Amino acid sequence: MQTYRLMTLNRYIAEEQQWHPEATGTFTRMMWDISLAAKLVSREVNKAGLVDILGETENENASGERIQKLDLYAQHRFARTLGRGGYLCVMASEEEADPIPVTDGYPTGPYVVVFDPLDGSSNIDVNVSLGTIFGIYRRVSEGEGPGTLADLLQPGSKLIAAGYVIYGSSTMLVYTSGNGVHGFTLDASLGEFLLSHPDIRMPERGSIYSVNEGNLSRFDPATRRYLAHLKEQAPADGRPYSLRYIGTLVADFHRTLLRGGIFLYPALRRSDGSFKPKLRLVYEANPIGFIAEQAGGRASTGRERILDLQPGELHERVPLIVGSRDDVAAYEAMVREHG
Ligand code: P6P
Repeated sequence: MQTYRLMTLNRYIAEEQQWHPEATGTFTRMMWDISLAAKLVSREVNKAGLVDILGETENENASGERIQKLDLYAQHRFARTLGRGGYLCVMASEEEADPIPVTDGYPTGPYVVVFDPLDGSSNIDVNVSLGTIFGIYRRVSEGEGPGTLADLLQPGSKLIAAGYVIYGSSTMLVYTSGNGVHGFTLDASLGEFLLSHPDIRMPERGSIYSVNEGNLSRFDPATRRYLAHLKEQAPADGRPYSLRYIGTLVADFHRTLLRGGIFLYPALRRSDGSFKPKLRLVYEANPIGFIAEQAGGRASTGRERILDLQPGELHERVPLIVGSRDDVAAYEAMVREHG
């Protein structure tokens, strides 16, 4: 029987550092701090029903959505921990309209972090899985002072690391630094993330699709054709697929990463006939897309590779089609033919 060597996240990251002779330990410390913030958020998420940390504040985020108290806690925890680490020059969050500078009085560093501190917050008070998403870049702006918007608006192809935390039946941190995707499960009694899913590979094709079918009438024709195709009785071709939709990107993606299949959030038709996407490029689609590709999957708008997109503004939105290589390719073929 194969026995896994007990490997903590901190030890795993420290051991990965040895393969980067130029590493100074700064990246390692940053990942340690991200995992610390994740543990603190996990503790609050897991007791959210017990203390007055549910409900909405009077504030709104950059997208005009009401901020939940737990959102605010997660935002504060990640921004405060990362802002003082001495490894960042600038960061950006879904919860803040503008770039977030390093905390006053603390040193800057060579890295840039973009994050969604609490994804799926509309699910907070119904005890459904939530998540945190993060992406890490090297700075591109000159000098060693505060970072700039240009540091934050890099294409996803420039990401050097990305990950997510899923606060579900267990809390997991899944990340890649460009050498495959690795999953760590929190053992709260130890306070440690332990390696539970080394080198995650996404199946080349799945049998599950994940989309908000309630939006069917607002999808473009190619998307509607593709979904109809998945639902046809064609057992020899592995169809119909099953539908699974949680409504938290991190949770729907985590299942897709492990089981394969396809997650779709296409742009939705508006009353004036124009189409508007929902998910954000910088701190949702790009980190998720990097992880998907590192696990052998794909991430697309339906027409373009997500990681090739040049962000124009911090909170811009994109259609996100992500999952198994063959499933995303089949969707793209449908768009080419009927889009
Ligand atoms: P809908 C959560 O609010 C979120 O931003 C993503 O986590 C999730 O994939 C999506 O929105 C769900 O949106 O319109 O299906 O509720």
